Amino acid sequence: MESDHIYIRGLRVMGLIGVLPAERLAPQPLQIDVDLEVDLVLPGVTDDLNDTANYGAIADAIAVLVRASSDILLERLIARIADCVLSFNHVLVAHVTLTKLHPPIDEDIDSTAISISRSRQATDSATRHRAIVALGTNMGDRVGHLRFALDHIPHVVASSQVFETDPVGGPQNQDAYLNMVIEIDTMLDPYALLRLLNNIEAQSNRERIVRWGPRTLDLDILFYDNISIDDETLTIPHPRLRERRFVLQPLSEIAPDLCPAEWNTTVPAGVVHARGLLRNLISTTEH
Ligand code: A4P
Ligand code: MG
Repeated sequence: MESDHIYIRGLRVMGLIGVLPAERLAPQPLQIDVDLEVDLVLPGVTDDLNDTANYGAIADAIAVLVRASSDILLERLIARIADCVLSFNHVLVAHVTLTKLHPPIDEDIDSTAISISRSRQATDSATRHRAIVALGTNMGDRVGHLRFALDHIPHVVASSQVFETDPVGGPQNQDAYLNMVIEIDTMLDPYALLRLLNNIEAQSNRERIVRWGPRTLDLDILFYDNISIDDETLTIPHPRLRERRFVLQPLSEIAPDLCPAEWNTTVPAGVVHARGLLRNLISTTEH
């Protein structure tokens, strides 16, 4: 699994540290270098500082901590720096190096340094989640909208064929849909994933005028691990998926275990044609 990084390099702060009597009398120059592992996919789409680790705030917090320190050992101070860094939202792993720029050693020496790596507990947001997302489009360049979504949804691990389907519900005379279902491997929590998907819809000029009306791109979370959510912004599993062939048909290709028993005989047929894998569709012209 590849990881994304934010670096804070060469942060220089005076701090009281050391075992020797002279080191207890006055602060000495220290340098802190930090390599943060952060998932940068969401801010890469939303352009929102709330979706990433704020390196300015983190650098300020480290500087305040080091200036106020009176630790004996670099080991103690660096552990406290790592704890401080990991307390910031979105930081998954912190690699920290702490350097004494003028160590009191009677030899020709540039500096001394120690380095540690610390991560959040495996039980929290650092763990990966399996989410199943349904894609639908019946306006404009439908294949283009699907391609745009697949280019912007991170870590797609499985995808169904693309199906052309008759519209279900909503206004009369809507054009046919293209539908597909994908599985993703994500570190985003369900609400962050919904914000990412809503943002991708917005970038495809999605407008909400009438319920179940035509749309350039609809991205619905069908499942997220095996959790259930039902509140004003999010319902998981998606409440209507069990009635809809345009969801169940593609879902059955990548996750048959998640389809209700006998769905193929109980759910109304509608018109559902397989249009093949998206990569095959890309070369065809859409009208
Ligand atoms: N929301 C709640 N739960 C979820 C979830 N699990 N995933 C909220 C995504 N969003 C969820 O969604 C309205 C609000 O639902 C969001 O703001 C979010 O906070 P929306 O995308 O604005 O509206 P929507 O998709 O029209 O609503 P809905 O009720 O999810 O529609 P459906 O049931 O998905 O139906 N016919 C064919 N052939 N193919 C289609 O793809 N799609 C629909 C939409 C109707 N007919 C169709 C198709
Ligand atoms: Mg939707």
